[in-house]
Amino acid sequence: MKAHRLTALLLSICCLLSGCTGGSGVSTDTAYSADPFGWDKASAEVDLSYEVPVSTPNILVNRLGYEGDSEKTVIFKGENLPATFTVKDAETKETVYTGTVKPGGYDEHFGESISYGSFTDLQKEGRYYIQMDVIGESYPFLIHDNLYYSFFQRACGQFYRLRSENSGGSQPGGWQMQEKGENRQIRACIVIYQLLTSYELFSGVYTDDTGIAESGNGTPDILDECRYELTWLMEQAQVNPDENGTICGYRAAVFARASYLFRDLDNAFAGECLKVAETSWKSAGKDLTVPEDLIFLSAAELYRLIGSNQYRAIAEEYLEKAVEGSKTFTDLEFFGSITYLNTKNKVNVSLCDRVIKKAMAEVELLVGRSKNEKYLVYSEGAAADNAALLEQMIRVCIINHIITNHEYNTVIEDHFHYLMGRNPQGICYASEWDGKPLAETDIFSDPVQNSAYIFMMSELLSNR
Ligand SMILES: [Ca+2]
Repeated sequence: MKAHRLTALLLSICCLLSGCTGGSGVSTDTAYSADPFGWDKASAEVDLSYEVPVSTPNILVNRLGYEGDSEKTVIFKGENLPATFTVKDAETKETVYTGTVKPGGYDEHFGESISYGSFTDLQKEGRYYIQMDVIGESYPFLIHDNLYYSFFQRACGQFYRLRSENSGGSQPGGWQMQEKGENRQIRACIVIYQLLTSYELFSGVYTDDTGIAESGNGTPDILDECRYELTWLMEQAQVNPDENGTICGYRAAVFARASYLFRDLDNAFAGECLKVAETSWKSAGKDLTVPEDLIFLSAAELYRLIGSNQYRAIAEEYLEKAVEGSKTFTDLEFFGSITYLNTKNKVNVSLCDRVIKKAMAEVELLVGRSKNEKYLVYSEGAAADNAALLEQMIRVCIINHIITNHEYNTVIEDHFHYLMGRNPQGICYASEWDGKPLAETDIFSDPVQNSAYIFMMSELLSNR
């Protein structure tokens, strides 16, 4: 994609979320420089003084928008609605599409009737909003062919901003995360693990030219971001190798995975990662309070990396119990299972067969439940928990990578639309587009959620 085209898109998005509906009148010649994605400059150039129009959140859309060839569904709240809805051009206010309203029934959670409308056939790039007599207008949104990629880049760029030298934060080194103490390191490990896994499965969407300090060094920039924090975690491991066993368990798993992925890129760094993984594994083994599923995950990662029977025996013994048990896989069990399935070393074929069947059945159940929900996402509680939704989507993405099911693509994309505004409150949960401070509930303010979000986007993009 040409840089100016991406920048023009960005400006449209900033304008969109800041509520300005007229022409932005700003230059589209923003150069990529200190701010790698040009986001800051672009945000500053948008006139935020426009009055934000009062929009009734009874017409719910992805507030960022849709790609031209994607399925586009709008959700309406309310009873006795008109039979049709219209899509209008945000600049000219002219009707560009008329669609039919399909009643969707009563939503028990929120106590209201829901209907749907499809405007998939509208593919022309532009800025639009949806209008319906009686209940009003939706927030404006874009139709643009590079929308998802632009947004994916935006999410990845958050980690560059988290670097201590870029964020102006007070903590020495590493990402500036809100968590402190032990939880800080554990959360960082989860983030890196999810990013590394996304890279391994969907490497085609990651490039070496996103404009960060390490762009052009031959290593995909997402791995450079991971390495930045891995280096900090390595320092912590050297200062205190035997701290909390759970930290050591996470460290063993994430450094083993990093070593595996860096082997062909930087052998010396991969070797350092291996050392940290093995030392951490030993420390974790001394602490009987470390969760068993974490020990399993670490063993699975180390077995894939090294091929030693010691790790294989521990991983297989645990996995036999987990696969035959009646409980669903925990996140760590799920990740460890996939690693075990992905190893080139010897595996128990019967065990693999049972593991993949269980993992697929669990995802199939989740997909079925999501499709039956009025907002097309399934959550255990009444109110959807974004962090939980995103972790669920990682599982769907991984299974979809293995079996490629169009229905799963749709469910993943529906979750994206939900998080971007097609939810009961019409909130865009990844909204750092308008220069305003992030809300606490924003996906971008939580690196773990953001890494899961990037995972979801990487899968969506790899199928486009
Ligand atoms: Ca790079």
